[in-house]
This record gives sequence, structure tokens and C-alpha cells, in this order.
Amino acid sequence: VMEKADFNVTGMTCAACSARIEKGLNKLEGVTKATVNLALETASVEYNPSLLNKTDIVKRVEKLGYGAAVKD
Ligand code: 9UX
Repeated sequence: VMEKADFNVTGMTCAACSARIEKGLNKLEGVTKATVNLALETASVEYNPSLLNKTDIVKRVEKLGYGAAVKD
């Protein structure tokens, strides 16, 4: 069963940024679908909770050079 989580993403200034994050997240083992919205500064990620958690997703975004926080 997949889970879905939304994140606030900071530091994106152009469409290539959002595309980079999307690519990086979609490459993560366990992520089934990631979409990033540049204008809203958000990311929506569908993932397998037995393979990774929200913190792993935040860390991946940070590793790419952006800020991320779980949205509640
Ligand atoms: Mo756009 Mo983002 O040139 O790191 S890709 S600012």
C-alpha cells in the first residue's frame, strides 16, 4: 500500500529546479510518483512506506540543494 505526502520546497527559482527535484525524487527506491510545483513551492510524493519515509524524502531534496519540510 502506497502512502502520499506533501512537502513545502524552498529555494527553487526556475523550472529546471523543479524538474531536477522531480527527477531526483522519482529515482529514489520506493517512490512511485513525485511531482513538484514550482509556483506553489510544493512537492507531492507517492511512495512505499516499507522502503522509505518522509524524512528520507526531505533529505533527498536537501541533498539536491533545496529546502524541504513536511506539509501538514
Ligand atoms: Mo534554474 Mo535551479 O537555472 O538550481 S535550475 S535556478
